[in-house]
Amino acid sequence: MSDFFRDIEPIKYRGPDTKEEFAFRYYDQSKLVMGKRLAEHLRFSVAWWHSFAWPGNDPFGSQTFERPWFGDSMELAKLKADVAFDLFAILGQPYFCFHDLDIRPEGRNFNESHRNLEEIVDYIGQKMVGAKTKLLWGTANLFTHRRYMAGAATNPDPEVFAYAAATVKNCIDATHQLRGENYVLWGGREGYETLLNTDLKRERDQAGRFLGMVVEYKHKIGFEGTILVEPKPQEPTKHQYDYDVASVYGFLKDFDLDGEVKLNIEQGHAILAGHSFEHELALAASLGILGSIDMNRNDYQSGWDTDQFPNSVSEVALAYYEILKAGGFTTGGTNFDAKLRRQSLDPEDLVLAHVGAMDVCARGLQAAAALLEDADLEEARMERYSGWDHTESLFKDGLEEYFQYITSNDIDPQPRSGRQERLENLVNRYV
Ligand code: XUL
Ligand code: CO
Repeated sequence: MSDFFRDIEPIKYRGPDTKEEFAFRYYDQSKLVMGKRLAEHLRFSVAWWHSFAWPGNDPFGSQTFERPWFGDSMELAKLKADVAFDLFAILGQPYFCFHDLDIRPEGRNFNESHRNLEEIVDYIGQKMVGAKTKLLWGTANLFTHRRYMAGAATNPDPEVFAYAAATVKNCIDATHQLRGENYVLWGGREGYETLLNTDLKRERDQAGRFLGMVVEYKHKIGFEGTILVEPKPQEPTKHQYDYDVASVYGFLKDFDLDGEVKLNIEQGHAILAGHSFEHELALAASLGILGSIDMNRNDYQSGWDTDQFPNSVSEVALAYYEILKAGGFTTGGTNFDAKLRRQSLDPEDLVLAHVGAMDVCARGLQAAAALLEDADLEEARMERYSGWDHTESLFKDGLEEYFQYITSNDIDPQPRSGRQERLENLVNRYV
């Protein structure tokens, strides 16, 4: 135990009417919804990078948080892990996710970084023995260090490609050792700043080869978790190759990796790509590549990736509706890829940001489950296509046959209402 969170007790479910600030109002872990406990549906996860490693800087200002574990030594990395596990205990033992750089100091060279990673992974592994907290996913930070400024897998320099490949090997090993349920690749700098210096085909081929090696290595070591790619359209590069669900699906098909790789879909990234979160989830589900989610929200005025904690029940409900409709998470879960605002300095802010977000998600999921169970929305959707159920005879062989059919029967189809507002009213009864 560290003393960072002072006397904050583990958060209990107290119901919606409680006056207590440090309480769950909706997240009743063991409540059964559609035959499964809420905890099993939601599979909450804390992001190590935002909650423990981010110093509160922005493009105009430097560090605002003063955390006792900030610094570059292994001792401080262990203190950071102690604090992380204290937060997990307070929140009711959620999963966690990490990049190598979040949990260990960068060494002076590859070997030292590797040794640091091994040491901290052993340390975290020991802490997991006594806790119920599990690892949702691990990943490699292939975007912060200047060596990656022109990309990792897509870098024009083959030695950077090699360095990234060796780093990913270490991070998959670390994830495997901690029994991670997934391994994520977010192509932080796999894109370009200008086409003037970019060979797009070559870079795409490099990315395909890289991902192929990841899949091959997973099988070689018997890692049973899911490999997930996380789409994002831009930021940090002007154009990122893994733009959105549709682009990543095309990429996986192209390199024969569909069936091996699924997606980690982030709310804010979906919005940046000009989609809604539920659009990205519905598309991934329909393509059989829905894996896991990064739950957060962006500020709708600012137009960049502000990574705030979610707070809109109706938005979250529509997202979980698509997830439940697809059968729910298997290895995936709800990772809060969300950070405090830089003025939220207190340990209490960190705890309550998560508590509020967990409540929002619990409300959203329960609304989605009720909507799905009551079935009116699905019935309305099915009814809209019902013409196709009874018209076997209408499946003609080609355009000429359709021509024959229309002309000889004097067909004049009549438009029907899409009933959008009625369906919106229906959804609003649940959220
Ligand atoms: C960046 C982002 C990452 C990934 C993991 O926008 O979402 O934190 O989730 O690398
Ligand atoms: Co993310």
